[in-house]
Amino acid sequence: MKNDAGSRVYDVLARAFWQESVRTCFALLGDANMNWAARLSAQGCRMVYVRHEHCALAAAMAYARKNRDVGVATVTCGPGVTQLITALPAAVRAHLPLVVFAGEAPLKSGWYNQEIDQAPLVTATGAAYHRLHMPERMPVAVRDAFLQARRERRPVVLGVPFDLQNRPWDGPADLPRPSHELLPRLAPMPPHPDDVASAARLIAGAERVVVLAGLGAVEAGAGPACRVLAEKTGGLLSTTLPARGLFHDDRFCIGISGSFTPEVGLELLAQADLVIAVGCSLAYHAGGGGQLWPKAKMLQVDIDPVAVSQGQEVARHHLRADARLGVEALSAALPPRKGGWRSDAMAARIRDTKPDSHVFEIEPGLLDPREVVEALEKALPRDWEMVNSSGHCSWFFAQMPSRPQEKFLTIREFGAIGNGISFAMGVAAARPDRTTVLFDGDGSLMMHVQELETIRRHGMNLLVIVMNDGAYGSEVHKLRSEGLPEDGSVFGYCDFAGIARGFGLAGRTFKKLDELPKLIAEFRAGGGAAVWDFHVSDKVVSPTIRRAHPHPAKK
Ligand SMILES: Cc1ncc(C[n+]2csc(CCOP(=O)(O)OP(=O)(O)O)c2C)c(N)n1
Ligand SMILES: [Mg+2]
Repeated sequence: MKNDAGSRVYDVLARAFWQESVRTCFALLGDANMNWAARLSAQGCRMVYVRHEHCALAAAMAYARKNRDVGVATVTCGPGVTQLITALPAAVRAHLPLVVFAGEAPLKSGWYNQEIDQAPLVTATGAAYHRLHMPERMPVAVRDAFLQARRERRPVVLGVPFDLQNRPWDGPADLPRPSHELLPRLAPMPPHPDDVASAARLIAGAERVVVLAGLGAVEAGAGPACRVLAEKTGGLLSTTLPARGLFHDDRFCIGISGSFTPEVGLELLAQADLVIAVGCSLAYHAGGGGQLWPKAKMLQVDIDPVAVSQGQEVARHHLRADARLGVEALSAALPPRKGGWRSDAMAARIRDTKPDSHVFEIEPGLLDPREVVEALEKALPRDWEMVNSSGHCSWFFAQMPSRPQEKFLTIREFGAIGNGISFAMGVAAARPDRTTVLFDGDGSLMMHVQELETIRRHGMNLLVIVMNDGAYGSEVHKLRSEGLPEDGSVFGYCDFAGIARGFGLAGRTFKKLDELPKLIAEFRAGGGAAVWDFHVSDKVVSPTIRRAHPHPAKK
């Protein structure tokens, strides 16, 4: 049966996306996607029109993470696609399911200004690329892209030549069944009893256990089971950075494990004799490059356990299972025991030790970034969505242990700065009824500061907190430690409050912290978007940089 009289290929493509339950799409238009985008919008999809394609994809990444669903973005052909090349590898490495509707140059032209071979660009990042050159098959190819993105948890880019999009639709009227009707419904994987028995023996022989949870534990709902296991072993709890907050209210949680470990965590991890890593990919940074727990054996509980990760031998003991089922089975297999590591004194030390107690001389009129974070941690409402960004300042912003995991998002893969504002937009789009607060560095924010306009135009409730050290802090501290000139890393304190006002947002500069609670209460009452610029000293060096790049005098 044929119908859709008068409809074009882009109409059917838009319907195919709508049928895939796409209700938000991050977009930047050009010749090769505007017809499709207009039709998708007409179906009822919310379009978030950003000002740089990188930001469309990065926002879709955060949206996908937050909603545990496929994120969707669209860009035009050629320069629209080349702008994605920094975000795509990050999305691949963060295992984020995304579908990108990209135009392709028209097939009919012998020459086209924006033509470039898009497939190798995209596949070099690890994302999938499909050329959609057969109109009748396009709806199935769209459905399959969603299946692939979900199954492989990576971005899938669809390149559709825009002359083909403009053709009259000549295919069947009915769309194929959408991906969510076809996905296998798989129950969580239980562990094998032999693996449980040997893992339980390993645990029974350990004195100082740390249960370390990653995003896999979050996704599997393994948080409560990890708490039970830690209690049963008399052990401590920790999380990776992205899983921060999974144990925020547990007095035996020593905070983040990895580059962002607070002082007390460093001390206690160094004494651990067994780390049980639950739902962690055991990335290089999570174990501080192998330095954090030198005495500990490692037991990994994961659906896909590994021996070597990111160039390091990480775990010799493995339990293949869904994180929750695996941890529950371990707790059930362990005999009751006394002792372990826990005590009231230990809980008090965890509670009372500052993340970093190093003393720095700070210039008058500038703030200590650690005090800024302490004040924010106290004053920010518990129900705000938090987004961490990149740079040296991210060490300080990571130190907010009282915040629950479901209100926290950070994506650090591929290590690019400049993503924070897009991630915050993605979270704001995923949680429009909430306030989102972004913690960013001045250099990172400046890289995509144009998105302040998007935030205003879309009426997002979003507070941008800038830790402004007038510099690329990561670079300045490394250059200083090498005894090199600071050129190219120190820029001075630019006026973010003025920049924000120029984009139609509220802006404020902070050189003191005493009014913070009052101003937060006012912002909460008024909503909207603002940039708050905290002028901090570049004399305060994070513990991670101090360890990796000691000052020449201390080398
Ligand atoms: C796209 C990209 N360009 C350059 C870098 C190198 N880099 C890492 S951190 C950083 C400085 C970030 O400055 P800012 O956002 O102000 O944070 P700070 O380090 O000052 O706290 C730079 C340039 C990078 N990681 N990504
Ligand atoms: Mg900076």
